[in-house]
Order: sequence, then C-alpha cells, then structure tokens
Amino acid sequence: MLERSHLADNALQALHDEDYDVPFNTQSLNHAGLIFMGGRAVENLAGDWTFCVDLLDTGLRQKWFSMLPEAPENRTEPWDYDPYLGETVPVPSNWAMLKEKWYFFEGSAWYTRPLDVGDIDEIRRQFLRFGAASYDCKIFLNGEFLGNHYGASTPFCVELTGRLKRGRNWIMACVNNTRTRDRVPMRNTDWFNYGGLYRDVSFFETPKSLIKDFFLYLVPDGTGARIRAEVEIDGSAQETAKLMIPELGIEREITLDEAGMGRIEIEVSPELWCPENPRLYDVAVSYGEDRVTDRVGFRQIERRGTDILLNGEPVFLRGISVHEDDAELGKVTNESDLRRRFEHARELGCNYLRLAHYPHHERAAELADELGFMLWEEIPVYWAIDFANPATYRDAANQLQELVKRDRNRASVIIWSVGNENPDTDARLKFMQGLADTCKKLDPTRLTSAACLVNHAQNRIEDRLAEHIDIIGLNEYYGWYEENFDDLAAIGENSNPDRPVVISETGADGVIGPKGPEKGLFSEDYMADVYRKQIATLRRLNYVKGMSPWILYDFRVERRQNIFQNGYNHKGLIAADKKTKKKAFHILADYYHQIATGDEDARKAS
Ligand code: GCB
Repeated sequence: MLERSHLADNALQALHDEDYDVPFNTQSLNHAGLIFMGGRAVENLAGDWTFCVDLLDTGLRQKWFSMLPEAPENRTEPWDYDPYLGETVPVPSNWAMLKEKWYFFEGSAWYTRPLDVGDIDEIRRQFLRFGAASYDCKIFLNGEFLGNHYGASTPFCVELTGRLKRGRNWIMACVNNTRTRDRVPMRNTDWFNYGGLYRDVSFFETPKSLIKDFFLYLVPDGTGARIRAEVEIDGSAQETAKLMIPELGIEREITLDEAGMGRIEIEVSPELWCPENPRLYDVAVSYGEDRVTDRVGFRQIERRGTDILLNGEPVFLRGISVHEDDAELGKVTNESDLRRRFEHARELGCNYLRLAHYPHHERAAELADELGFMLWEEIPVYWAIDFANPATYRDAANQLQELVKRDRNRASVIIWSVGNENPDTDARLKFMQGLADTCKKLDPTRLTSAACLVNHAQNRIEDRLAEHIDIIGLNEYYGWYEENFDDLAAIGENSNPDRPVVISETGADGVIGPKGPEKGLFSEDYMADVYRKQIATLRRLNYVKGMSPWILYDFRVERRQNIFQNGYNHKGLIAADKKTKKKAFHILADYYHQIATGDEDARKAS
C-alpha cells in the first residue's frame, strides 16, 4: 500500500542509479497468469487515464508510483510529475495518434486511473486484464509494483486479490515502446511502432478456485467422430469440472488430477465448421462457483503431400494479408473496423486472411469463426531477430504461448506462423524449430508455417526450416523488389517441395490519385500489372495451395519516405481511407471469384 515517498530521500539515488529499472524488468506477468475469459463479466476500464510521456524514465527513477494523491497546495516538497493531476488520454489508444508531438515518441509513458471498489468479498479473487500494452508494461496498485509483461500484442492478467482496499484504489501502468536489439520484433520493422494501452483494460472477479484454461477440439484422427476437452483449474478444491454442449446432448464430468488438470474424450460427430458453413456450438464449463462459456467450431485441417485438406477435402486458400492499422486510430481497432475488413475480404472472394505480423485483436478470430474465414496467425519473429539470445527466445516463446492459449478454441485459425523472412543461420533454425515444436505441443490440431527463403543463386525455394513446419510460406515480390519476372517462373519450375506452398506475400505499391505517378513504379497501373503477371505465373504451380498478397489496406510506417509514400506502405489493394479500391483489387477479385465458383481448373489454366 502507498506510503509517503520523499523525493529528497531518493534524490541522489534517482540521479545516479543506472540500474533503476532492473527490479521492474521481471516479466513476471508473462503467460503463466493468463486466465480464460469466455463469458466472464468484466468492468471495462476504458475512458480517461492521466498520462505523461517520460523519455528519461524519471518515473521509475523517482518512483512516481509511490507518490500519495494529494492537492498541490498540501505538498511539502517539489515534484516532477503528479500522477493524479494533469493531462488525460483515452484508453484504449496509441499516443502517436493523439498529439503531433507524441507521433515518433519512443520510451516510457505513465497511465493512472482510480479503481473504486465496494465491500471486498473475501472469498473472491480480483484481477486486471490488459488486452495489449505495447511493448513493456509495468503495473502498480496503490504504489506497489505488481509485475511486468513483455510483448506488444498479447493479453495478460494481474492479480489484485488481498491488495485492494475498500473505496479508492490507484492503478498505474508504465508502458514502454523502445525498440531494442533483443526484442520481438527488434529495432527494424515495416510497420509503425505504436506505443500505449491500445486494447481494452478490464477488471474482473472470480471465485477462489477458477477455470484458468479451457481447450476444446475435434481429435485430429481423420474420423471426425471424437472431441477432446482439456481444462486447467487454479486453486482446485473439488475433483471434477463439468462440460456442457447442449446441442450435442453433452453434459459430462471431467476428472481433475492433483495439479488441477483434466481431460476428457467424447465420441460424438459434430457438424463440421467450414467457411461455407461456419457452424459453432455453445459450450459451457463449470467448476464449483466458476463458469465460463465459449462458441466453438469443430473442423480438421491437415496437410497431405502438397495438399491442404479442410475436413478431408483439398482447399485453396484465397487470402489477403492485413495489418492492424488505421489512419486515425493507429493500432486500435473496433467492431466496425473489423467487420469492414471481413466485408472487403468477402468482396475480394477470400476464404482466408493472414493476420500479419503479430497477434491481432482477439475479436478478429471470433468474427472469422462466425463469418467463415480461415486465418493465419503470427508472432513478430521478423527479420533479424537476436536469434542467439536466450532471452529473445523466451520472449518469442512467451508471445507464442499467449497467442495460442488465447485463440486455440477458434476454428477459423488454421495456421500458426513462427516467423517472417529471417536470415538463414543455425541460431535461427534452432530458434524457429523450438517455436514450431512449441506450437505442436500446445496445439496438435493446426498447421505451422513461416515465410521461408529462396535460394536466389539457384532460383529455387530452399530453406532448412521447411522440414520443421507444415506449410512453406513464401514472400516473393517479382515485378517489384525483384525486377526479373521470369525468375518467378524459374523458381516455380526448379522447386519441388514435398509440402504445400502458400504465397504469404506478393504485391507492389500503387498510389492513388494526383499524388501518384501516372505510369511506372508506384502507379496504380504498374501495381495492377504486377498482379496480372503474378496470377498468370502462380496459377500454373500445382504445389501452391494458397496466397495472401500484400496487403488489404495501405498502412503507416516510418521507413517509407519517398515523395509518393509519405510515411505509408502503399501496397494496399485499398487506400488508407479503407474505402478507395485500386485497380489491382478487381484483378485479384476476378481471379478469386473464378476459383470460388468451382472452376478449379481456371486456377491452373494459362
Ligand atoms: C515484406 C514484409 C512486409 C513488408 C513488405 C513490403 O516482405 O514481410 O512486412 O511490409 O515486404 O512491403 O516490403
């Protein structure tokens, strides 16, 4: 609890101690504390929080979190920031989008808000859940440090039980988006480094013993006749939990072991989920006083040779890549933004989306479940990650676990991707292999992938990682970064992969309107031409089982500064206004609609 802190006591230490942040970099809130949320009542803490950017980390040095709330006239010594007074910002938000002077700000920022609670029920537990905090987040309650989380796009929980007092409490979060060599992603990316609390923060209560995790799936044995449920109880006191799926007539006890883990297999043949029939079942799990719910689809995704099979049938992934990016909101998304995204994908004729390059908002996969889209989900193991660094591996593995645990009940998610365009070194191979194995351990029901490499000297797909993943993702930019288009046809012919290839990216920048050149690079016509040529070449390759061109919408990024780019990557099929379609949109749509209308041969015909 808060005790008066005296700046004077701490003044020299605050100036001289360059290890000021070490006690707070604990990563103690990484995946271990994540709690299954389906159906839980929460109090959304959206709204105004007091806010301050803190370039020099003065807050951690001076311990701003331990200042008592009081009126300025009652303070008896000077102070550099008052967490309880001053400027406010809305949560969720990215600070870059709020003020021009914060646009490129990288560093720590402090968020503070009160949490008022009534009588505290001793037999309940209290938690905060952060949907995402970019990138490093340190949480304080009433001046006490509660823990630290790394990773910009996955959720985490922090327990408040025993620490709350009746009446007013104060939550503070120190969020830091500094890019460093050892982080995931590292310093260099092709998307904007948005900082902040940009997804929902919520407060919730549970009984003393709670359902911490719940995983339900069709057993991947090809029969479609068995489902398996796995539960994990925190603080178990009773011996069984109960699983209910009314539409399948299921009401079954799950026996728990001493560690609170339980698993059950049930012979049943549910109607299967697929894009054409996105069938979901209402599911509930109860344990003592605790109860969670979910809507779950059952489906099987596998690879056989170079085929991808959905429920035993070959499927071609008609996809598009998407970032989480908005001209006004940055990385903040909402229901209508997500629905618009799926409507555009539908218009394109897609049955699949690649959610690049980090875990997107969890609502995206819920909507994909309902609307019938398959998804590729990904962690930001991007470009030249510090592969030899064990701390970097722990960070990547943590983000992967948080993503998988968050979304593994979503039938729409068919692929976990463990990396994108990484240099081919031994350290990288070991790192990515470890991640691919982690996927399979946490979730035996999905395929793994990564954007792999091409041997440009020999013009063929060649990546040592390929044998450790199910699908070879290939980012290729023939017609754009790679000038000689004929090389793509050569790669097609020279490669003989033993597993499916999905073109995880291809595309070109096309700037709409007066800003763009009429002809040549960066023009809409040039972009359209690249799409035409790509489709003509790729449709002949039998082992290509899907594509997700780059990208649905233009997106903001620091590194694109030529006179046509102006801080944007313009490879969107739709401009950054999320309205204006470019010519290439219609070319891809024509192709996908041809395939979708059953003329599978159209895909291969020249
Ligand atoms: C890539 C990256 C993607 C970039 C894209 C581009 O290969 O995976 O993040 O945005 O190319 O536009 O260069």
